[in-house]
Amino acid sequence: MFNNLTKSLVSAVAVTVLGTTAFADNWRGWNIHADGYPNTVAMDAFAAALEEKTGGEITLQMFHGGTLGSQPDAVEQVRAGALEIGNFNLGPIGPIVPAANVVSLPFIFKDVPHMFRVLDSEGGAAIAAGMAEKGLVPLAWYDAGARSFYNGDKAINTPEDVVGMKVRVMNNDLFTGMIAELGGNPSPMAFAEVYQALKTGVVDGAENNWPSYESTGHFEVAGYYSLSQHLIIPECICINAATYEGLSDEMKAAVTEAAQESALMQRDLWAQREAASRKAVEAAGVVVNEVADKAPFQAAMGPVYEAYFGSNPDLRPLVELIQATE
Ligand code: GTR
Repeated sequence: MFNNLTKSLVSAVAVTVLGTTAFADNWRGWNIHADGYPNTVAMDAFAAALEEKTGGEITLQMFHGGTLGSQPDAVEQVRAGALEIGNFNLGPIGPIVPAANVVSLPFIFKDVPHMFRVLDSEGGAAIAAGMAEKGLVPLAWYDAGARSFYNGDKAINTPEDVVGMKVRVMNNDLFTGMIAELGGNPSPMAFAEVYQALKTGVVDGAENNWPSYESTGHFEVAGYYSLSQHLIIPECICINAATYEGLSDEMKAAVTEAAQESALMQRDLWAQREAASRKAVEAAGVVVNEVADKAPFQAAMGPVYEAYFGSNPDLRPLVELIQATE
């Protein structure tokens, strides 16, 4: 905060004395993923495009690999303006922004194209507005595929297979509810801790998309991947709302354009990495289990939806809008 305050005082002085912004605005950005991951590559491209499109007035230093803290902490840092930019999954944002939590309802989207159609419609606008109200402006949406279960000792084909299993989830009541409704024991935990937890048996399983399952090495310690595809959650390039609102219209357009271009790149890289990750873990001996019937998993989610409506009765139309979107 002190740094930010100093920085804004300094630029204010620069503006008053010189009548122009003499100093570049140096932003800092958070990303959880490793080098070479689609998001990491695309966030670096965003940083480069930002500098180019703003004529060097804005620079962005990216901190990858979660070095600046866990995702829930980083969300708070961007909200508070201690960091300007974050590449966030909407899962950990949901507990702060009820409208954005709609994307974390299990089986809410039919597939990834359906998710993007919703995000590009009034549903997406409602989610973005809810986020902006809480200090996070989404500039563009990234693909994070579908999340499926993985664990060490058996394939999962029915909810009964989850009974008694300790399953790591991201911090969000919808995810703890989801595991509990399947009869498992949910264990919310930071992403960085999951490998050890799986390895030492602190948890029996976890759930994630192909690229995260592979890039984290989780497949080494949880060799059954069952394609339940129970969550399809988008990710964002998010900016601190006050930082964004403080920009001129021209700068806002440049920042948004850089983010949108980065998202197109990310979605392309994502498709390639999903296939490559699947190939890599299969080659390493992972058992990939096609879940023949997802309906029983879906049917068990009624109470999760009811709990969501219970705390957010006004968001029922948003859910219905998504369900009615082709
Ligand atoms: C990944 C996602 C991360 C993080 C992680 C997790 O798929 O890209 O932002 O949310 O899952 O499970 O914590």
